[in-house]
Amino acid sequence: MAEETAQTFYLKDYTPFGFDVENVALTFRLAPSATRVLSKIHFAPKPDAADQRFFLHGEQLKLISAKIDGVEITPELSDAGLSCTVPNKPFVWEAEVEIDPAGNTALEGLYMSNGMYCTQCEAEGFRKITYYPDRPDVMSTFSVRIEGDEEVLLSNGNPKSQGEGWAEWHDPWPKPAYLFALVAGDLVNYPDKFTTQSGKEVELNIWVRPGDEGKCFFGMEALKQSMKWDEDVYGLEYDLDIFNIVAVDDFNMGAMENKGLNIFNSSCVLASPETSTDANFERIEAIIAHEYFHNWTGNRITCRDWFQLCLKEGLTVFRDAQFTSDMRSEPVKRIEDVIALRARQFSEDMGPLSHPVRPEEFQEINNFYTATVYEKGAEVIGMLKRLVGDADYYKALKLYFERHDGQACTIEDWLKVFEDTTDRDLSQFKRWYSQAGTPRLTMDEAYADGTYTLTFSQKTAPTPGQDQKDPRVIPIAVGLLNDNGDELLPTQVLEMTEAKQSFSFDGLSGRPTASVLREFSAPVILERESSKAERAFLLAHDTDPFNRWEAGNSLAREARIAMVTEGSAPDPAYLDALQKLLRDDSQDPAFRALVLQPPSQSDIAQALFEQGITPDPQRIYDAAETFAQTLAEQLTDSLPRLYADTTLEYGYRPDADSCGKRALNFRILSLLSRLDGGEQASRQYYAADNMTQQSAALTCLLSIDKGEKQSKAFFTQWKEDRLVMDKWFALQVACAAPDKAAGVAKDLTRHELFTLKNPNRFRAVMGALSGNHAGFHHESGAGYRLLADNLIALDRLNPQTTARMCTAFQSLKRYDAARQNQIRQELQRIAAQEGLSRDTNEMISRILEA
Ligand code: B3K
Ligand code: ZN
Repeated sequence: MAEETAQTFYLKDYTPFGFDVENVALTFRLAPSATRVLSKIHFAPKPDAADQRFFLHGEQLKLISAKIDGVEITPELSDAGLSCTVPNKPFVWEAEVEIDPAGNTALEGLYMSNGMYCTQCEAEGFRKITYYPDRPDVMSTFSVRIEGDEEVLLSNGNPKSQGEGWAEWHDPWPKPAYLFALVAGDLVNYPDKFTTQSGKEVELNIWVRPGDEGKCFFGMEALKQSMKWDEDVYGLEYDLDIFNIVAVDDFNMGAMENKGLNIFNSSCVLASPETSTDANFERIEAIIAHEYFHNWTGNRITCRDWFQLCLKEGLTVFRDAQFTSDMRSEPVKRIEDVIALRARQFSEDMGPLSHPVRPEEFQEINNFYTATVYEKGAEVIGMLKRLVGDADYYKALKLYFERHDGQACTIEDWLKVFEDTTDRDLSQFKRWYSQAGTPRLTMDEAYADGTYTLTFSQKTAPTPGQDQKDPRVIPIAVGLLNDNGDELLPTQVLEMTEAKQSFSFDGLSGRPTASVLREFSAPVILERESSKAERAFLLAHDTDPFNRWEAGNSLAREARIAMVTEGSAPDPAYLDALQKLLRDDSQDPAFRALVLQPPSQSDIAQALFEQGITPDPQRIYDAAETFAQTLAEQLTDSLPRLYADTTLEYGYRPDADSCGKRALNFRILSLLSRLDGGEQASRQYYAADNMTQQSAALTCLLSIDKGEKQSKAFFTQWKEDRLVMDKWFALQVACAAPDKAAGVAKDLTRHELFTLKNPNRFRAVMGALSGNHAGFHHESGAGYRLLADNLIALDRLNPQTTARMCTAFQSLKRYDAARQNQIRQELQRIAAQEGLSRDTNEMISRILEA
């Protein structure tokens, strides 16, 4: 069992560090198991400091020597760091420590991946490299010297000089330690250049393992587009002579925005048509943009403390979503984001892990890189933009960059620039940052004598530690349509501030149909009594594409729920609407594909739970199968032609249009496979010249339990490619029938290519298992057991990835008593492990205690 008394940190306890760090010089003498890190740091006591203790964070470091102003000292050491007495005037701190990158399986601090050295310091990894005030409000310039035999030696900032076996870097921009990075390895680069708007030439590189150079083109294009976009839209320019990206195979997350030296999970940067799917291409483009955008929103302006994480993450997610909308399709991006928000953030908000966008306490900050901080954090900015309007939004942002460049800021600073720009009082709006939980918005309509009135009520259920909820400011975008589908009233943003509030529209010639919460203008659950006919009307006629999709989505959910609860047949009216849409060539293929995408089984489970019905995962699965089978049968005559019509005649291109067409083609193929026993899918599998179509065909085949031969062929073809192999591992588990999923996953964990040491591989199998709703929640409990076994094993190596994966258990309260008991038992079994990490311990306790 982990220590009972894990320390909790509170937002209210913030105190600044008592010393300024004037500059930092680091020397690394690289050796796999015994790297020496020498630091020389100029500290100056702050005259007005409330806290004058000199404490430096440091974990898992072997201290070789420490000096103050050249005089050797013996500091007091603990597991968390070091303290000592220091002069009451500026002084020079020097230390030499030894660390073990090769033995670092947690992938935090300095570690090794395939023989190359790399770092991950956010949030608190720098303290595993040397003794330092490892907190984001301590900012300094860094000079770095790397000594090693590797061909490429990289750090932040600009290169200063280099020779045989060494290189020196200097970063002129003050930064917190979490943005420090070092890479050393026998890498090759894919080079390019970018000229900024003020005419400065920047050298760009993507560094990869030899052999991967051919997978850098797309990422490099995305980088240049991001640099240009940030200049055009936000007026923000890059600020160093060089921008390096490095691809690393073993990485706990997607990527990291270290100043001038972004480090990427190779899955989030390497792309080729043969090995990457359309979804991979889109994700790579977005993540490259996200990390690049952090250069201003995160690096030049950073967070005062980790409670303010959403300051940089929410804003940067918002910015990368704007970028993707501009590069691709705005409505498609919005629909995709809302699907993800509901699946990840709404479910987080409804469970034991619910927390405010700005949390007020934590034990392990790595556990708060959540959908709430990131995605809801971005939604909050979207609402702010809607409320103040585009012009004032960009004015406020300009002020933010002018006022706070070089600072470590808070949400208060952020809101203040909006208040100062617009003269608005944002104190009520701030509740979006402090109150957890998703508001439920109920809506009533009334019409009389040309006046239409909408009445909304908002309510947020209690969340852990927050029983009382106050009304929030909710921007509700509304448009009114007449019976022909013409707009009577173009989109208007209603500003709701009360618990219950009415809005009236006069002078109408008849009762309108309201299109409410257009573009999903606020992250709320809208509860609206509305007939099927009205939703079918909106699906066909709404001028807001998001709400067109939403109407279809709500019909789909309702049809599915009726099948589960009443054993009804699939709703004929809805089937009919789908068929019409499928054939309607005037509609964007990507949009049609999204409407055809069935609601996830987990979403249906959540919807049932909200109606007070205990969801049965098997029944939900059966309903999904029946629905798809019925739709396929009704379309029997047209499916082959639809398939042919949506098959592209040109070679692979990852642009939005082609992706949309392939997405629709995949939906059709999956229906067709139910009728032809996978014949067409098999043909597509062997004919495919790109991964999107090859894996789509394999998915269709595995889903009807017919893909064994192709799966073997896939393995033979791709066994040398790690990233493609991750797909092979994941697909088999994701497509397995409920009673087989855990067994398939278990067998795969015994496969020679399975390893706990690579987070991508672990996530491929365990992520696919927890994502296979009926398989994971199979009544045997085998899914729960297998995940728990693997979490226990992984926690000893990599606490961060283990803790993150514990979220698979967060929805336990939805299910019946037997399943809840099984989950609790597994959680208790994990909690009882000797030496359990602080990360995992915190997650399990929060889930169990709620
Ligand atoms: N800032 C990093 C995430 C760091 C996660 C630390 N556990 C990547 C990003 O959000 O861009
Ligand atoms: Zn980020």
